[in-house]
Amino acid sequence: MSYVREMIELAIRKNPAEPEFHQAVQEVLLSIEPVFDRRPEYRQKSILERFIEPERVIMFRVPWFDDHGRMNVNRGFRIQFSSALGPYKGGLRFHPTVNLGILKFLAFEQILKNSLTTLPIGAGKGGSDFDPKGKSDSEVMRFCQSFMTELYRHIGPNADVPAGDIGVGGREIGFLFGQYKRLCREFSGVLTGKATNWGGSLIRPEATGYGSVYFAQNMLTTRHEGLEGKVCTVSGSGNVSQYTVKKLIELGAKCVSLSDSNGTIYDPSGIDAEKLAYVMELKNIRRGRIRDYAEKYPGVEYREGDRPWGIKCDCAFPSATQNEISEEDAKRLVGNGCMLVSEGANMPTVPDGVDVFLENKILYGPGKAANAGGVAVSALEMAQNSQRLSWPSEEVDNRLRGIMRSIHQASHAASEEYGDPGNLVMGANIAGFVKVADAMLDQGLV
Ligand code: NDP
Ligand code: 2IT
Repeated sequence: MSYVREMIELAIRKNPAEPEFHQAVQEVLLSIEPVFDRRPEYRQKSILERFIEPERVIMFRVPWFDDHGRMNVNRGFRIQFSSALGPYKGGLRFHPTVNLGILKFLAFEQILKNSLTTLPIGAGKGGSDFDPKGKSDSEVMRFCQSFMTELYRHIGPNADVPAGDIGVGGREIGFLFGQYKRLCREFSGVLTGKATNWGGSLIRPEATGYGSVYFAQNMLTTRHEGLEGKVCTVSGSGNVSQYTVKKLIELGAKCVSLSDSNGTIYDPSGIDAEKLAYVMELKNIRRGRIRDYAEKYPGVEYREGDRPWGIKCDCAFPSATQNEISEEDAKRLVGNGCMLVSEGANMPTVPDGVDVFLENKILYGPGKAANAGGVAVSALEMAQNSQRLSWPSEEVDNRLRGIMRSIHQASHAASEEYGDPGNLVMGANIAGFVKVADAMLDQGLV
């Protein structure tokens, strides 16, 4: 059996009941297989055995009082997967579906993503099965304070720097930071995604969505095309989706969908700046459902329980969650003429769906490349915090554009070097992996 196959079996055997982690390991390892013929020392030095094993997993109880004085208990996690390239770095997810396997898949993807950014960051992920939906601000604050009361001992500006992900935005980062500061008597860059008036970076809220659109532009350039006039579908309606739509509008594309866990809106006339402002108020302040959009604007269809992938489009931007594009969805997208998929979400396409995109040679930007703009600007926030300075938004945005361009170039170059030009799954995985593996060789058996 090949080294890679052996390691996939090992990952499955050692981590039972973690299907998302198995999926991520399998996708990455199969696509980097050609590297091991050229670099036999990776096998000799057990690089993969170490690469698939997190450096540390922390699990803890999070007790908190709700507004009725009832006691609640959730489970908190932090996966410190790899410190080969820098301090552990990655988001926190608060969602009822959160479990160990999901956070391990996310932290594992983060290793390669963070490597691709070219910035000095290792990889981690954390979160809780806490559901912020329907909770008051005070309940969210009490939960965040309790969560940080354990987490603070494991993180630090040079050790592990968490940020947001699903269910964790500016409000939660504020509460978490406040409690960290109180426990540690230290005002430092221990979290990113902070508000800009107390240490956050300009463009961080925008970065993942903008980055995913910049990545799409880079892919389109290889076919001498641009986004102007392109019909785009976007899933989700949270942070990543909102700024994806904002940038697409700015570049003259027409966005016709958004969604949430209840359903999808289809707006054939396109989401314009005014409608987007409504969505941002609906989702970020009133914390309502996307269904309301269809009630507010005429000519909009609401599809309960549906995802946007049956809608005819040129470009698709999955930006909600993992495994939201099935093989059938991928076939429908391609069948309807979709020529580009840029993944704002992490692992939104199932493996058979990825194969559909690759076989049909559409422009396909896998999440770890296309959505790396968020963590890249987080690393720029760390740099600004270390300098005790804040950079103007043009500077951050220009750096973000440059980073997305270099991720595309590195991934494309690796796909050519390894004989499958344009296969950015292979290209991104190889480009990200080689850098981490070489750092691991340099640092000895740790
Ligand atoms: P938000 O919490 O802001 O928004 C998440 C959106 O996805 C909501 O519309 C939510 O709907 C929907 N959603 C979440 N879970 C599900 C589900 N199980 N089924 C259907 N819809 C779902 O999160 P973000 O925008 O920050 O994150 C979106 C994706 O982008 C995630 O995959 C995340 O890992 C990834 N990502 C985020 C980055 C960031 O900087 N924030 C960086 C890189 C990747 P509802 O309101 O109904 O829950
Ligand atoms: O998946 C991701 O890259 C994120 N949620 C952002 C992580 C970060 O540290 O900004």
